[in-house]
Amino acid sequence: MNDFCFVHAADLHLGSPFAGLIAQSDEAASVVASAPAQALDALVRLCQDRSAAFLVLAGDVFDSPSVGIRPQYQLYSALSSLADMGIPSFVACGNHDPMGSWRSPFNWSDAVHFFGPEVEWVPVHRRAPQGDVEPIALVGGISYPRAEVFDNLALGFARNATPPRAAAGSGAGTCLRVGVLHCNVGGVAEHDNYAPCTIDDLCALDLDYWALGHVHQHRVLIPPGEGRPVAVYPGCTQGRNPRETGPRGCCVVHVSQGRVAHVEFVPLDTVRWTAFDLDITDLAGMDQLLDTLTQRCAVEAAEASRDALAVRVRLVGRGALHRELARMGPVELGTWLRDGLQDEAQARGQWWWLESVKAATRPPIDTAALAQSGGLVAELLAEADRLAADDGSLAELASCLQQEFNHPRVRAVLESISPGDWRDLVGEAEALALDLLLDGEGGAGA
Ligand SMILES: [Mn+2]
Repeated sequence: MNDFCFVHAADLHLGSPFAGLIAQSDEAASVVASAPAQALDALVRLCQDRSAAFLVLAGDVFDSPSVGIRPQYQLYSALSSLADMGIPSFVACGNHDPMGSWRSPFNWSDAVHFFGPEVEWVPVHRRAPQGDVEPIALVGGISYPRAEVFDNLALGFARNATPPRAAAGSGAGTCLRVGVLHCNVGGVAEHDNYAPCTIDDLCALDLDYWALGHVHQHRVLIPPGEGRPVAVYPGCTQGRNPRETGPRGCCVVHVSQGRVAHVEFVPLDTVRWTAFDLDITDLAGMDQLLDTLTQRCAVEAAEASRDALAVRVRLVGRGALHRELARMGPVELGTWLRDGLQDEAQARGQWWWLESVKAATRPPIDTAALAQSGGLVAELLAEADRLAADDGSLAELASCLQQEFNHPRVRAVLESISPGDWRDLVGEAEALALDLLLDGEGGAGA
């Protein structure tokens, strides 16, 4: 009887500039730049389709506090149309869009609630079948007053204690309590450690659901059914760069008898970012390379149920194409594959954008046989194996270069190399050295 659902989203980042892509192509930049707004449209449709009781936005709705009027109007239109449908919304401000002047130019509906710098609790009412108005949820939240917040804002929920359940609910304990918080739970390293708190902090409060924001990857920190508050990051609604691959969207939270029964992730992204390795070992020509890339993108698009892909590719493997790829160089290779892929996508009524392609291929050489053959080539291969296997070699190289150059920029570059990058670099050096050593020996080892 008291069953309903609500929708939880965060990190919409409306108005992202996408500076990286603008340098490549105006068209790609405009497709990707419009994706967050399309995700917002999809969010509104989802709330309508599911007859959501309310919508929660847990911070970073905008990419910047100085965002232009267009993204602000997008939010205004979206939340106004929900208000017209009788769906209230609750918005907390995060580190990208701290409380400021960005929401002044519009006449916001009373059904759109912006949280302030102190925790406040707002009831959500719903008309019961008999016509009575009953409170079904209490939504509490807090906004960032400035971009950098290092206080534990979860403690603010404890200070502004939730109203007792019996006072707010219709009957004993059936009124759902939702806390809206943009924060870093457990010090997630890829994200700034703003409003840091712990799982224990979240569990110390008598809440049913923590609607979190800030971490862009969807994560269920505490699932339903554990007798603790459910805690969820929905992730960003639309991937915005090559690191934000895979489905991005929001959560539909299903509530039964005043408790969270099930959290359902629903993708909202219109452009899906994907990154993969493509093996050239068995490819005989550049036409096969484009065919293979096309087939892979078709599979990715079908699996994602998306018409638009932004693709980052690394070419790997040891094969005949290596020398052709090296001859072409990265610019010609990127342009050729990008245009070819775009044509293939267009023929299928889709849009696939090759964001970048990196050739990390090796020459078609039987290195095992060469290693056995003795001589300089065998020594080179043994040394490359030793360097690739030993992360200490990186430190050794770093100290040599530092002594040689003693410059902060050299140090910064060396410090930015991860063990994986180091192995790639050794592999590239090995391939280059082999190409030079074996060049002119006539089909060495192929
Ligand atoms: Mn964010």
